[in-house]
Amino acid sequence: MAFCSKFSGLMAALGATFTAGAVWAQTTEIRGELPIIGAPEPGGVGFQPAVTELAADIRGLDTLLIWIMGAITFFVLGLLAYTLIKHNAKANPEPATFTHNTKIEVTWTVVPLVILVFIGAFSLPVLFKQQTIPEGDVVVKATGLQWYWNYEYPEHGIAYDSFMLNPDELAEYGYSQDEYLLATDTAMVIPTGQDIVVQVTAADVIHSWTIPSFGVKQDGVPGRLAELWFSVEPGQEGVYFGQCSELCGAAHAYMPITVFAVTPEEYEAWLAGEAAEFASLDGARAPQVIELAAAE
Ligand SMILES: [Cu+2]
Repeated sequence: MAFCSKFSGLMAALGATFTAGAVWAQTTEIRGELPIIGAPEPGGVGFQPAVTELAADIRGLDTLLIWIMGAITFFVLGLLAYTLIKHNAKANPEPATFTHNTKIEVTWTVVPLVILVFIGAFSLPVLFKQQTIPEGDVVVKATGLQWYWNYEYPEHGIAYDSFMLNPDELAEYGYSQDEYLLATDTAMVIPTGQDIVVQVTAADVIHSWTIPSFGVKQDGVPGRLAELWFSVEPGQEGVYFGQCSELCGAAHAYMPITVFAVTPEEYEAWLAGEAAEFASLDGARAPQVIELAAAE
């Protein structure tokens, strides 16, 4: 078993060496002038920009809930203050002795019920929209491994690993030091304005794939294929970051997620270039396949 994992690690390294140059060159090329849109900012308290309908829906739901929670909080605070002033021992030396009030009890049961139904009327449609997976114009399989991601375009025979960049590598890939722990050497590339279906799984332990700006998050469980979908609004071409969101071991914090959202034309060009590279590297891809099989 120990030999097996060492062997697979070695084969992975070999596979990476063969394909690395080609894929990385393509990735850096397509990055071009893409602005960084989906990234956390130091001291930020709000959400990252919403660039999909799903993310916008979630932000809307959040705003609605904040208003409802705010109203309830101030109402309860008001009641407390009223009671403290009106019914303290000094202002009210003769306390009432009743223990029940049917009207009030019915009210405090029915009103919260109405509030919950009201919230459900807004949140359930959002949930159904997230969980109704469309056919998908583009399907990408994201596999979490300790500790990096592998992206596969099953319809095009393309697969490559995505490793976090070390601080001294960031500049070479066009990133600033702020993007440390976020930027990766290769990225998932997807077109804007199209339905993207991501199949999320894992090869060792549970990982979780997310991009906050897209409003998606899905656990990758070994042996299972889960799906999520999103569609990036046209005009929001850019770089989007996420991080593995399921505690998955020692280097959990070092397996970030980078997505390049590009125009459909750029995507097609990238795809053609990648497919050509992979066709010419047919033999060299084999070790990666062995590595995945061994890890399972
Ligand atoms: Cu992970």
